[in-house]
Amino acid sequence: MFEKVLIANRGEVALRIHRACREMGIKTVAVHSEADANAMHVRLADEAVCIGPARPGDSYLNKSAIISAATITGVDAIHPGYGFLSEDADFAEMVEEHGIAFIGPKSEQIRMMGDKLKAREFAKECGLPVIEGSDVLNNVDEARTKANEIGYPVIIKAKAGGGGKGMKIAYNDQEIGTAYMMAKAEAKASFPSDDVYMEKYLQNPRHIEVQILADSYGNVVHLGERDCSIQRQNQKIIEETPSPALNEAQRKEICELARSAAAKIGYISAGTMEFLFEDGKFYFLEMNTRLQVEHPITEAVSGVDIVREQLRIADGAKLGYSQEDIKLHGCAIECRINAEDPETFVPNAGKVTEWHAPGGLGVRVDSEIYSGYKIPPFYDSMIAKLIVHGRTRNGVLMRMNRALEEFVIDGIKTTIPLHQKIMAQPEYIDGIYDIHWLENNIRNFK
Ligand code: MV4
Repeated sequence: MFEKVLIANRGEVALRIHRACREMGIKTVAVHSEADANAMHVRLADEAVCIGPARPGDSYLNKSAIISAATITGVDAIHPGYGFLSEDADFAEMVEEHGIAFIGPKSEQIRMMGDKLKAREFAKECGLPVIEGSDVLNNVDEARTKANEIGYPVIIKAKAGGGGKGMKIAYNDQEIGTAYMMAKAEAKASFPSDDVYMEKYLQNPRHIEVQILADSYGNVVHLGERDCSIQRQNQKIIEETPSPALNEAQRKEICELARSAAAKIGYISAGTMEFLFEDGKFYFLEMNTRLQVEHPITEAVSGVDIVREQLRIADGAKLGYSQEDIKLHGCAIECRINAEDPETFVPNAGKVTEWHAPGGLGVRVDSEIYSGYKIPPFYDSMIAKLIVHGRTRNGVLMRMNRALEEFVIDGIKTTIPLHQKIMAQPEYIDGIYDIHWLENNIRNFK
C-alpha cells in the first residue's frame, strides 16, 4: 500500500481523505494556501506545504506547485478530492508522468467524460438511453433547423461544460438565435472550447445518479443511486438515497445499466453516472470522474468506505466483492450547510465563535470547522455536511430535524434554517419534488 499521499484540496474533503489515509496507516501531506494555514486538515497532516496565495488560481489550481510539493515530500500518490483539479485530465497526466499515482481514473477517461458530446456518444454505444440531440452546431441556421427537427423546447449546452454553466433554453423559433449566441458566448468565456450542441429540453425531471466502483481488473459494482433534485442555481442543497421516486424495478434498471456501461468503457476508480428521470424514463446526462460531495449517504447505506476503496484501487488492489455482496440498508439524507444568509444566499464568511456538532446514532458530520476557526472568504461556502442514516425515510426525517436542532454554529449565518424549512414541507416529506421544486417554492416557505 502507498506510504504517503498528498491531498490536493482543502476543507471538509481534505479532512475526509486524511481520515481514510490514517485508518489505512498511510502518511498524509497537506498542501494549502496562505489563507488556510490554520485549517484542521493542515494541523492533522503529517506534513504541510504552503503552495501559494489565497486565490485558488494561485494555489489549489497551481499544478506545478502541487507537483513540486509532491516531489519534495516524496509521496506515492495524489488524491485530488472534488472541484479544483479533480477532473483536469492534464493534471492527472502530469501526475502519472512524474511516477506518482493519481487517485482517480486514467487521464484518458477524465478527458473523454470532460467532452459532454463524446461522453454522450460513448453512453449511447454502451446501451444507455440518451436525450435526443445534435452534434456540434456551427451556426444559428443549423440550430434552428435542428430545433425544428427535435421539437421545442430545446436546450443548448457547451461541449466542454457541465454543472449547468453556458446552458440556454429556447421555447420557440424566436428564442433560438439568442439562445445559440448566448450559449456560445458563455462557453467561450468559461471553457477551453466554445463548441455547443442541442438536446430536447426536459421540463420537469428529477436528477438521479448512480455510484460506481471499478477496479483495474474489470470488476465493477454499483452502490445504488442518489436523488439530487433538491438544488438551486445548479448547487445541490440536499441529497438522499434511495430515491423516493423509484420503484425497485426502476432502481434495478438504472443501477444495472450504469454498472454495465462503466464496465464497457473499462472505467477505473469511483465514478458517478448522472441521469435525468422523467415520466418513468431515464436519460444519461454525464459522468463525473471524481469523488462527489454527497458520497457519504451512499457510504451510510452500503457500509463501503468509498475513499478507502479509491486508495486501494489506485494501488492495484482488487475490489474483493461482487454485486451480490453489496447490500443497501435503509435510507440516508445529506444536508449541505453553507456559510450564507439563509434568505438571500449571500456568503457570510467570518469567525465561528461557537461550534457544537450533533451526534448520536445514525448521525455523521463532515466538517473542518472548530470553535474559533475563521472561515476565509475566498472559497466555496459549504462548511459542513450533515448526514443522517436510518431504517425508514420517516425515521430519517425525524432524525434530521433532531440533528439540525442540536447544531450550534455561532458568529456566522448558515443555511440551517433553510434546511429546517425544507424538512417541514409536505412535498419534501412525501418525496414529491423535481429539480425545479426548491426554486419554485422557496418564497412560500414559512
Ligand atoms: C438538461 C436539463 C433538461 N433537459 N438537459 C444541468 C447541469 C448539467 N449537468 C445538465 N443540466 C440539465 N440538463 C436536458 N436535455 C436540465 C438540466 C438542469 C439540471 C440538471 C440536474 C440538476 C439540476 C439541474 C438544474 C437545472 C437544469
